[in-house]
Amino acid sequence: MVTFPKMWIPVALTLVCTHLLVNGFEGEQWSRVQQLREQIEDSEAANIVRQGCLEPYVTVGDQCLFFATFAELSYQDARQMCHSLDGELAAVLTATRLKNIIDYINENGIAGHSFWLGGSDAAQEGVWLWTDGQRVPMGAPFWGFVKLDVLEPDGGAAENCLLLNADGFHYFRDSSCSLLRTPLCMYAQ
Ligand SMILES: [Ca+2]
Repeated sequence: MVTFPKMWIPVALTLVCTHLLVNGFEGEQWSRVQQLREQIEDSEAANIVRQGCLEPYVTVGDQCLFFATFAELSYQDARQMCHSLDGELAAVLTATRLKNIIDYINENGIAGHSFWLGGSDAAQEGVWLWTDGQRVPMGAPFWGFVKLDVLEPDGGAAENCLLLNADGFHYFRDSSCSLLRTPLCMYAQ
């Protein structure tokens, strides 16, 4: 079997994508692009497991995260900070990930911070999306309680950014995007 050095995969993918953009998409070529994408993602995932996370990111469950406890920024500025660290504000797609994050926060003495996640309903009120366009899960066990039997979000158009709020045991809360809070970045390379 011919081995294909991993370092050439992004180059190959770029060439394939460029070719497709110039010549139009065809089913067979598109499925090959998808295969290459999966190959890249699998390779990256395997490397992360073997080598751990690049500093300043730490391993939390199956993610490489950076709790930027030195910073208090607006949502947009927090995003920019994560971008500058080859990351993005974190997405929390599963209850297991949320549990792992809350455990980490409590075990590392940083529970006094409220953390920005990369979720927003600014584009369409009530439709919460991660930065990559995936839907943010709604309801329990992700969102905190406003009061007994009433779950967040409750802020309407005034609160369009997703916060792990210190006062709410770090469950999801919709908040004003201009609040100065702590970025929670995920490595995104
Ligand atoms: Ca809103």
